[in-house]
Amino acid sequence: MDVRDMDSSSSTFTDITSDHGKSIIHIDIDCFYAQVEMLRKPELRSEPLGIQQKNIVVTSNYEARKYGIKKCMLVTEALKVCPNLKLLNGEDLHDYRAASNKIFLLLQNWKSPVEKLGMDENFIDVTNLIQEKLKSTNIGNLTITGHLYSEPSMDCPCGCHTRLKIASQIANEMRQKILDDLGFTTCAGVAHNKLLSKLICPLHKPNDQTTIYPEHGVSFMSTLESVRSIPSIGSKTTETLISHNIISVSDLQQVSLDVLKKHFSSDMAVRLKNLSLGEDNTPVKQTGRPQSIGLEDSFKTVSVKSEVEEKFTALLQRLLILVREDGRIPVSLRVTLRKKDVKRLSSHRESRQCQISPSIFTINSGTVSVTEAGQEKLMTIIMRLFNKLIDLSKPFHLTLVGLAFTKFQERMTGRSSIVNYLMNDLSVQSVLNIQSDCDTSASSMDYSAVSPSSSTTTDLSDAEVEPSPKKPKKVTWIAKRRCLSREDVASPSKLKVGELRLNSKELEKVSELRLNSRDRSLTPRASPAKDVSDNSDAMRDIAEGGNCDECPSYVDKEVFNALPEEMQQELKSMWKNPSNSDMPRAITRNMNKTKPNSIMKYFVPQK
Ligand code: DCP
Ligand code: MG
Ligand code: MG
Repeated sequence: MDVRDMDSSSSTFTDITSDHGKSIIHIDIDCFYAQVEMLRKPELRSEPLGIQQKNIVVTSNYEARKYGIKKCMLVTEALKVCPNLKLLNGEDLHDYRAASNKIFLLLQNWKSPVEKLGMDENFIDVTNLIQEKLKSTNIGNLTITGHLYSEPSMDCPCGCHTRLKIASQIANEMRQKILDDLGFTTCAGVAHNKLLSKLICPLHKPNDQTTIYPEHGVSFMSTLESVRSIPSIGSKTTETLISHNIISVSDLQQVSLDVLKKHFSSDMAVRLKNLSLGEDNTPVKQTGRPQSIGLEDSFKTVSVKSEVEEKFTALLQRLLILVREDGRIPVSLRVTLRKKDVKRLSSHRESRQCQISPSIFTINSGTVSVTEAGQEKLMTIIMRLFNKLIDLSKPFHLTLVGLAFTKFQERMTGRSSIVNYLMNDLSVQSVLNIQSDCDTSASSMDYSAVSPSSSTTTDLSDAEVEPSPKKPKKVTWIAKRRCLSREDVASPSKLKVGELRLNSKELEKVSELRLNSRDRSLTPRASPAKDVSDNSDAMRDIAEGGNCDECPSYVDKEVFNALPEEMQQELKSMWKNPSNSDMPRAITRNMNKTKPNSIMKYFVPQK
């Protein structure tokens, strides 16, 4: 049957409001760190390869797994089971992180929400994409691509089987593209929720994919031997469950909600119960930029200040590479230490942070960098914070040092910046979302994940030592702070583009952008210096232009498509009927009187 032939009464095939309405893909890279190394050195492919961090083999290639090498095995043990195991040091995460970001970026091509989880996993919600595909798909011929967990006894009336079949094909396309473009083999899980898609994903490892229909969720979950296999159940919850003899997922399925409520809050009890039954309604949240970028280094003990300084210097060097990749200017720095309590034989973390001046950083051709003098300044601040955390008159023993930039000055090229809508060459930056990867690795260097037990103090005195970030400067070319669209700009605070802190270099850049964007978007033939209020020529250009149906030829289609729907409509109607347009008037008129949603607001210089 062709879905286009169906009338509205048979629209059950597209009932995405049902409990099975969503279609989620989970993709996990096979032996991720090992594949990064094998891509670098293809001759490693045929050898058993282990990736070592400190004295642990954090992962290995599938060749090594044949010998019984398991994740997180001690190196000594691994060499016992596989004496010819080739070991590579995997403590520098830079290349793994870069590969991880490339995969994440590639997945943006499907124009669906992508949520990055750790280094090598992504959830993609393809519900809407499938709705689009259904318009031109002959659903009679659809089959599952890859494995199906269990054959259905009947078709589900909501149409979820059809949708998941299409999702399995999309998952296959994604995996093929990751392989073709980046060289990684992957596994995928396809289901109507995140929980099942993640749990079903490794069923046919490596390099394969599995789909599960909703009606098999309960039976699949009952095969999981430990409640700990459920992703959102942590060690504390597992302990509590085990202490009440609830060990397997099947135990959790069978225990009554009332019993669970005795040991957990009511919400938690319901959530646990639902999870055990394979039910999960958490949405796939598009991954954004990390709130902080940090690195940590752990070691046995360091008890000498000069050694601590060396550790921080090394960390800072590597952290600055991450900052350059991220592209934002940090304005706050946090130092973390883990002190060994010799008496209690335990460790705990403490942090201290302070504001730093954005002038420490410079932007050259769009790249954030720090001069040597800037690095010295940062080291002075770091050691000052260190001195506040440690009483140097007494012996100290540290087992970890960490550095993190915790706040950033948003640049004009951020996701919610109007610049993205106007500039051809910058639009790509709107999808450059680099996530703070909280790797599961317990050792070595990584994006910082602050331990829940750690304490952070904001150091105000240091904020005074270093000049605090400059007072907001108005960026004059955006006359009004206006809402772009509910989706593009999530919170009103993000709209305050004009209030962003900018140093003088950035302001220069912004005014360049202003001129360029004005040139390209509104006054293609006008001189850059010409005031937009005197742009009757420009208006004529728009009115006359157009070798395509709706956009004039000089309009960058990508930029146009990125505009909120209402602005697109406004522009289209203006192009169609320029004489009715209020645009020229809007430009010369007082800003407050213009039509509230007029895109022209963005182009009018501030009085
Ligand atoms: N990792 C780590 N410490 C761990 C577990 C994993 O440093 N305790 C790192 C190494 C892995 C990467 O994270 O390559 C991804 O973790 P996965 O659990 O997905 O493992 P792999 O991708 O290595 O193998 P698989 O093929 O089983 O997915
Ligand atoms: Mg993996
Ligand atoms: Mg993984």
